[in-house]
Amino acid sequence: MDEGRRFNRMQNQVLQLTKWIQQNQRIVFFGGAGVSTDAGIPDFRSKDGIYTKNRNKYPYEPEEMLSVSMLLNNPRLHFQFVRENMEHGDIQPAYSHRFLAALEASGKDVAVVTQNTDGLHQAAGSQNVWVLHGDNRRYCMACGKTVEKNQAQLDDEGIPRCPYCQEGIIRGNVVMFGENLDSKVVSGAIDAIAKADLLIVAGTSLNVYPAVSFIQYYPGDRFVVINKEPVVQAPGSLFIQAGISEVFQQVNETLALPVS
Ligand code: CNA
Repeated sequence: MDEGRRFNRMQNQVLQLTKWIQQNQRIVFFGGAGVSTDAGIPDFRSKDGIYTKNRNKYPYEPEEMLSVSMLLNNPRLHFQFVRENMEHGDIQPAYSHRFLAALEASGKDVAVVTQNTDGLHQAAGSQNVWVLHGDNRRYCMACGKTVEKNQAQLDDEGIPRCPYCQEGIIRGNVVMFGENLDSKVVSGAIDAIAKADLLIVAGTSLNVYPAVSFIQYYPGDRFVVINKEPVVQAPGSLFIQAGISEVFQQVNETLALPVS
């Protein structure tokens, strides 16, 4: 398809999304790592993603490096991977996080269901956020105390240790591969999706289960997927192949919300 036709198609799709946002009250935004790439946090599976860049670079595949069994059985290697790939400086919400917060503040009943752990939706001001995979709190696996990032002490092997009990390993409050999701969060997220008038799925390759399966609870036919790369698990949706912030910026040319 040539550039002109591609542009026209996207204009029409954005127009449709804008109308649906205007016409519907209960809106669920289901997002993934692609929502935060504009904020400077790499995703996992796109070409610059953490998985893609680290294939064959460590003794184990990236998925295994981030698993709970690696944390428990080989913490040195696990934390080496985390240090080398997943520590980001000062990160601020991107336009898409701020747009969703502004949409909620405008009086729409917006629920954000996110696979992300970076806290950027809350930082942007969204009130109704279901975090499926945990958050950026860190705690001691031995004594359970919350530990700030700068308080953790690295031992000789580069493993962060608790400053309170001096012994336990500090881990993120994230759901790792091999761990279960919080059942209250799961039911809250499913309930929001089941009641939604409009479902927007964005910035996710739709690969991580059970999170992806929750989309099936959406009963309606106003289902929009925004992603830079094609995704296969979302039949029946209006698929907009583009950047999320770019799409929301275009939507907001009509809505004119005060996005701070
Ligand atoms: P993924 O599998 O890496 O997929 C991300 C998708 O987003 C890809 O298909 C990209 O094409 C697409 N994408 C990237 N940037 C944009 C953009 N600006 N606009 C539109 N689309 C874009 O990540 P998933 O979220 O599907 O996988 C779920 C994992 C990733 C969860 O367990 C998360 O915890 C985990 N994760 C979270 C973060 C974070 O908290 N920011 C970062 C990296 C990974």
